[in-house]
Amino acid sequence: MWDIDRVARELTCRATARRAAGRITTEWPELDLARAYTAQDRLVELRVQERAETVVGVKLGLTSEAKQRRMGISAPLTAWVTNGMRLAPGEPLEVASLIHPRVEPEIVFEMAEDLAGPGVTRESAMRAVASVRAGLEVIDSRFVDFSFALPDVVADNASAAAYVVGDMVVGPEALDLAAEPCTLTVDGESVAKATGADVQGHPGEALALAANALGERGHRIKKGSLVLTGGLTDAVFLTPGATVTATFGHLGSVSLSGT
Ligand code: OOG
Ligand code: MG
Repeated sequence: MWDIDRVARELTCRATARRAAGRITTEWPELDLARAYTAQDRLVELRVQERAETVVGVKLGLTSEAKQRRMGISAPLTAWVTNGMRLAPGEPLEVASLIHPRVEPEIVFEMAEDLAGPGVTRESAMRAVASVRAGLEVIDSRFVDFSFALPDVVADNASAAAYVVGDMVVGPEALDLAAEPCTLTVDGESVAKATGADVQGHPGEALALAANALGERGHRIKKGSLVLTGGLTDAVFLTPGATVTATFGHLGSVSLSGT
């Protein structure tokens, strides 16, 4: 028999064993979005208790129109990031320590103020942002071939595995985030291009959506926390020896190498 706690433990086990498996929603169709978010909170609580990690921020997933169309949804999802997921700039990632890691470029906010809905707009959200940085997120679905229904990926903490944030720190008013260009390269070869507008029209829109959705569930985005606003492009697989780099127009660049 499935229940929310078993979902959280099953996904935790898969991550620890580095083994993907099938969708939970096929075995337990009662896993709806509300239960999936409760399972996500439980999964992160287990991580905090068992690995002594702390929650340091929030991530959005499926912010691009392309990903939303593929999943048949119209709003992004939210998940949690912990200090244990953070890689230092230049720190390589051992590919075999994960299941099938993929890397995507993201615009990362650091919060100057607490933020929670209802009623958060892009403008009020951006006023709560202290600084903006380039980031790379590593996603590693605990489902075979990254094949999941929405409640599966929500329960799986939106495939969160690791992230790295660039050194350059920019004030939010210093640049036009919708127009901010980004090129993703693998070993110096361009594989995708995007702008900040590919994240929900504007990364501040993604932040507002997250604050409102989290507010509805009784959570808030805390002052000092990070917000990974969502992949600007599709994610690329990380392979041993390869270096993935995101180069932005005004936010500098950030790289991650697989070993
Ligand atoms: C879900 C995670 C998506 C993003 O930025 O869109 C995500 C997945 O694609 O596995 O982190
Ligand atoms: Mg992401």
